[in-house]
Amino acid sequence: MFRPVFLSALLIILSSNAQAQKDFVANYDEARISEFQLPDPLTTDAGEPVTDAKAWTQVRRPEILRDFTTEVFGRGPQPCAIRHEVVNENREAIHGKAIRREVDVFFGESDDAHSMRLLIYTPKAGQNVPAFLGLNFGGNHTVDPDPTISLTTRWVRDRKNETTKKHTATEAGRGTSASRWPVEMIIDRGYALVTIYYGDIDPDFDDGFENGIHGVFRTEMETIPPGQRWGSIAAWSYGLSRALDYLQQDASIDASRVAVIGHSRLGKTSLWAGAADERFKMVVSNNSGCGGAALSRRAIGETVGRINTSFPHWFCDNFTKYNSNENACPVDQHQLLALIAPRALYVASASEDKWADPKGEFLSAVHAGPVYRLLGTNGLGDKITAETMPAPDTPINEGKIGYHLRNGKHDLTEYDWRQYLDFADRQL
Ligand code: GTR
Repeated sequence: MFRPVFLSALLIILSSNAQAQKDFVANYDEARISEFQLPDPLTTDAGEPVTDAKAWTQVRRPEILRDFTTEVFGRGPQPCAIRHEVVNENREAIHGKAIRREVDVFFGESDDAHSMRLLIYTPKAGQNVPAFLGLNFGGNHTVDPDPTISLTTRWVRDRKNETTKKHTATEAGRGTSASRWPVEMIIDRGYALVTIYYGDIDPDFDDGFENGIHGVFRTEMETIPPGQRWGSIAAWSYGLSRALDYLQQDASIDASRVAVIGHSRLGKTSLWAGAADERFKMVVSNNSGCGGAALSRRAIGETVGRINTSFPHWFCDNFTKYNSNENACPVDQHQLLALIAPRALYVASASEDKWADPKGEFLSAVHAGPVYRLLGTNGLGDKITAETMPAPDTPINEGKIGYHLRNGKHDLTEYDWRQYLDFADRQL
């Protein structure tokens, strides 16, 4: 009885979403941006100016964090106890320079607890090393061609080629995203790399918050008002925090020096993880765009309305209130960056990635600056203003916030990694 009604309602929503996506025309013309005023990170909700670190930490930061939680990403589950099991180990990985392990981390202590699989590379030379932690799109086996990495058995996006079959990963996918994960370079520079297939935490499709850790924490989720229930980005961020819980127990890695990194939707995720969990010492947003580093109020390229239509499961339902109505949102994305202050933050854009609004990503980093300065650091550095967006391939990396605009398309490349490693050398 219930099911056909539910299914036809779902079909109506899906077809109207598809129509809205077809009708959407992105604006790329600066002259056509409607007038807006950015919410001031240094004025409290009561209109009081924030003039010292104490007022930031005790009053303003909690207000901004609350607004991102209830209006944008949603409230996630409370941290759960974790347990782990080592799945495999290769002590001669990367030409004998690295130890490669896979470790299952379980959300909860019960035998049947849901798990995510960490792929961990640590340099053989060196103990207690700093690490980069980031989610991957295709499964751990796509990170490196090494045939001993396990093939994910979880749901994967259909790639429309031989690397997936009916949402299952195939052997042909091995190493297919290796260009995004220059493991040897990371190891040579003395860092560990930890990566997890994001679908282990929450499969990336809209099923009404049913699968992944939505299902695991269903009882808890039902105590949260529907509009504030966590979306997939908050779920993936939650997984990153539980991975950090595990790294705190891993003797080969210094968990107080972990940079959380992500590309695109996973860059939105690294930002929210770093904003919500202050244990992350450094945060990297690679081409994160709308709902990530880019200012929503500019509405250049992808907009809040468009993202909520194409990806209804990424943010909490309250975020849809701001579809074509960005000015009503109590926060904008420069404040997401400000939540990371005074920790190290790197924002990167790509020149051909207009959809993600490179200028909006840069301006966001500029407008997070006042909070960095209040906390005694220099943000992007003293010489950088909204008018001095750097030319392509000229990184700004002297301050506590790094930024570059890479020549080229939406991607995570070796060039990007080199900048992150240089920045990390100074910051970690
Ligand atoms: C696009 C989406 C972007 C970005 C990207 C990705 O389709 O519009 O916000 O997240 O996907 O994650 O690859």
